[in-house]
Amino acid sequence: MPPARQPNQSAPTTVSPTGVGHEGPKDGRDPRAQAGDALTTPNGVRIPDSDHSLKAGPRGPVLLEDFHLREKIMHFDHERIPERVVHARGAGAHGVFTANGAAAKVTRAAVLAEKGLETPVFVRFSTVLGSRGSADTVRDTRGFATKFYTKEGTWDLVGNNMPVFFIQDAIKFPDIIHAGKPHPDREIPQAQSAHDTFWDFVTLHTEATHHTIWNMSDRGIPRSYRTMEGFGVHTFRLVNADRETCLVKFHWKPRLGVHSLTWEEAQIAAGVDPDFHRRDLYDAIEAGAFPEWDLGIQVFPDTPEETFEGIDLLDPTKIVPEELAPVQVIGTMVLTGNPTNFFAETEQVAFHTGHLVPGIEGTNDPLLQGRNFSYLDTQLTRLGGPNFTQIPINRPHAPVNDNTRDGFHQHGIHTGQAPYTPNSVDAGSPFPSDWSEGGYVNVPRAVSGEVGRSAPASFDDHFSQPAMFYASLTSVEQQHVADAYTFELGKCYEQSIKERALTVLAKIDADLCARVAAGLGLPAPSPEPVEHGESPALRQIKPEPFPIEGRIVGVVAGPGADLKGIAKLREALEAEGALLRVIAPHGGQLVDGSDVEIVERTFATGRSIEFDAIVVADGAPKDGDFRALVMLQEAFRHLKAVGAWGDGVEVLQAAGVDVEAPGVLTGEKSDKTLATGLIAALGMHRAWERTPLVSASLV
Ligand code: HDD
Repeated sequence: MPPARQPNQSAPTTVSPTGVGHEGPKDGRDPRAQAGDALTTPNGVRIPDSDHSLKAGPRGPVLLEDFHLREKIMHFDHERIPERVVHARGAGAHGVFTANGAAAKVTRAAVLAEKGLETPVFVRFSTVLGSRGSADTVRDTRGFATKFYTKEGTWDLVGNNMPVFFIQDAIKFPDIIHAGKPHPDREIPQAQSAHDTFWDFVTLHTEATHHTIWNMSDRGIPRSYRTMEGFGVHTFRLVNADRETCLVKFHWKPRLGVHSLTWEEAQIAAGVDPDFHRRDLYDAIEAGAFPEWDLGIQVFPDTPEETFEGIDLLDPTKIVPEELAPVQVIGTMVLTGNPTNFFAETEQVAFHTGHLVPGIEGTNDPLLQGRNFSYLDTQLTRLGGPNFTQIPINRPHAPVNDNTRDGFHQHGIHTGQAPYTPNSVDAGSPFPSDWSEGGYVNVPRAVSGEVGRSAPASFDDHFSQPAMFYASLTSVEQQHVADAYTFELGKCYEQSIKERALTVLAKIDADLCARVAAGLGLPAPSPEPVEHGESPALRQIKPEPFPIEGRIVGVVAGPGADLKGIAKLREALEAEGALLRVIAPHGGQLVDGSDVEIVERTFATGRSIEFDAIVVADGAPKDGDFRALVMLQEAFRHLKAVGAWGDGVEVLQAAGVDVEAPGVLTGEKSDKTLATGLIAALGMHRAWERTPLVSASLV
């Protein structure tokens, strides 16, 4: 057993062979929490029986002296803590961030500046609106919060998968969240923005228009946490070793590319597999398909105006197009370890925008400044007191020697007499550090201005960037945006809210407005176009293929199927990091001589949404089982690669799949051509050219 840790001692900074950046083996027997094999009470008393209360005779009554019963029930009664007021539903993973050294010019923060330095991280992805038990695939913004356990203290980058926010000032946060959450009388709808109060808010507060159009785009329904970009949203100030400053925006770029679900898939998944994203992240890491992101920065000169090319860098509803300020990669993060215990880690992790390290500062963005209050404050209710940095997942990996004392759940047994600085009683310890000793010394900045509740005039431009966003998308992505507005507004009851939403769309794009108006059965208001640029970098459908690690191909098979062909296809896919799962009418095994395939999904348990492509094996059953046919129809409609070899083509045809359509791969045998075609199709995510063949409103 490792030696017991001393109070106030930092957690080890070592990363285990699995990359799990925390102490404790993964078998749930973390010595800090549990030890030995014997079942005990919380006080360590061994007990013979935890299934029967202590009774006077087998028929009772139960005796009050049963301390084990009382302890067991008391603890159970208090197992739940309040869920996060937003971002309640999430999934986390451990990993490592490695700096490439490129940021050394702009920041002294070792985590970013020191070439090759590996810093353990814990990342939590989340939805915003839903409760802890809500579905993963709802249309929503996704949280992307990263805790860097740096040797200079903990740095949290608490971002989202969208680069802008609904509001410009934190004082409006309770309002937008009240509007997005379920209606207070009925507590419905759960985890949805498709209701009156949300649309009431975002059409009355038109600063929300930019974030809203990102929500209505495919970014609102990611395929996987692994295929999301992440953004720090705000502008931050970096400080280098010479105390020179620059302004930056942080970007996470997924190595797998940015990919989304189709709306129908998202809806099916919400029922068929509400844990879709959580499962995907966990399974990918277990399978060794470690998700990876490059961290990049857009760098701007730190001028008194705090603008770049006319864009106000303090306005969190604005982006700076990558064409104007390229994203420069400064390091890479790879997620290599699943949590050992969901509650202890994913639930108890506490992020805070004010967790900064020397070399990284905030700016005067009023949204960020309000967040700096909220994240600290919320933990008092959620985690029950001010000592939440002592919870294992939140413990800094840098030495801690503070003068905070006492409070609920205090784990430190502090020594000394003088928890204040300076002191002479404890020989002056702990000592303050100045800049040269690695202290967090804020860069001097002049502050002036009249006190008042106001915002800069530049914050009034609410439409040029949403218009730019829409204009930059491919036509397929634009169609999805129009469909999403039509769906969401179609779920509203208040006519006036729908009409107001159309007046907003009239400022973004006349065609978008007309399409949505037609879908709602309302007249389109006259266009009021605003001037806007274009930023092709905003498109997520790109011409080049992406790696296919962790993608899943389902193979429809059954007794008599070509098992050798399945094995061959699996080999080719696994060489690319993708997985193959056999789907058959019943569970168990498929056996043909010495060839054996384990059935991982049956026609009853499988559904198209969990596969990125579906292929029918030669010899698969031809009995027209509707579940197999529906699976193929859905995959085809969702523009996924579908295929067959040998007489499996008959099953495709029975499902009504046009075998000549783009992204449909057929062949005599399961050979190299079929495998190569499938790998290429998976790399493109979907066969976008098939769009006209399927109903536009379903993709
Ligand atoms: Fe927030 C959680 C991201 C604005 C108040 N927020 C939270 C999480 C993420 C974000 C990813 C989940 C953290 C986790 O996994 O534990 N929030 C953002 C982004 C914002 C933003 C990118 C704008 C750019 N948030 C924002 C404002 C406020 C909050 C303006 C309040 C004034 N956010 C919170 C919170 C939460 C939170 C209430 C809930 C749980 C928690 O903090 O720890 O304090």
